[in-house]
Amino acid sequence: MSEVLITSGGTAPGESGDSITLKGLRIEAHHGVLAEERREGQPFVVDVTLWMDLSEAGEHDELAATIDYGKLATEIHRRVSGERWNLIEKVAERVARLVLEDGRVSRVAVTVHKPRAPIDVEFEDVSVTVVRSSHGTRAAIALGTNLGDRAANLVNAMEGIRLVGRVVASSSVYETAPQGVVDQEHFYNAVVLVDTDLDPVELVGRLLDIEREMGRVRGPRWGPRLIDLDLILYGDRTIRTPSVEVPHPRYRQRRFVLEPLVEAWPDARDPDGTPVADLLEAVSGQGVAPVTVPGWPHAGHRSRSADAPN
Ligand code: PH2
Ligand code: MG
Ligand code: MG
Repeated sequence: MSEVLITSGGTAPGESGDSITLKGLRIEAHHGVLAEERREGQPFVVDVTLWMDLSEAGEHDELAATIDYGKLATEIHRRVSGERWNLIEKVAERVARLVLEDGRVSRVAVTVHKPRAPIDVEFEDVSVTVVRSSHGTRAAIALGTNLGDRAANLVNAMEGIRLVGRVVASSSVYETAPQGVVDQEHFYNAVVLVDTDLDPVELVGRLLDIEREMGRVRGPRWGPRLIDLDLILYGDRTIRTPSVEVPHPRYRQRRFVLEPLVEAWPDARDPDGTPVADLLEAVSGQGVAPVTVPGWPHAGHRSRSADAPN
């Protein structure tokens, strides 16, 4: 098992210390209790600070790894100018929710100023500030690939996974002997932990979308696949529906899942209380070997918040 590295700073459980601030966003709108305010409109000024892990963006210099503040500003402008609410509290709340819709954001502070509010005495500004967090549920996602460029497939899948939750840890990549149908190429397998605000059905749907967008064409069961993204654990929940089965029904027998899972999340437990480390002890005879994959976060990436209780 490779060494576990601390990579990004943290301030509180589930939250990165990194932030983006957008200040003084001016929006003409019609919020207010008075009929005249509704009719005439007036300027509102919005300040937003959002907290998210910016280390990937800092490392790779790619817009996709962060939030485009220009796009965010436009979305906030559209939302705030397109509605009529009574209170600036409501405006702030809706902006906070809009920002948290991006699963990578762990926390947001929104201030809404109303500098021309109808107040009978002289004043400079009036504003409200709301702070909202998203804690989410810790989920373990297993990645597998044995078709095409296996390394590139994992790196591409990680790009998609970053949009479904906050990545708190990832295992090394392992080359593994095929299980089930043994007459096929060796796999690359890994496990990524996310804190997600999606419910399990949405999460599985998004994982299938990523598979499809990457060009997966479904072949025979347990046969070769370009990319397979399986939800292994979702908090401590057990769910058995036609579209979602967590814990994954076969993960307890699969070293290609358990080895990276234990590396990324050493304290994980099955919902029945069994430590996954014990499950790993019980499997044997399945070849797995760590490999180096350029562009993969790096062996045993962990953000400090990875140790937050679920
Ligand atoms: N996935 C399977 C079946 N067999 N074997 C390995 N080594 N790795 C996999 O990801 C894998 C498998 C079905 O999803
Ligand atoms: Mg699978
Ligand atoms: Mg699958």
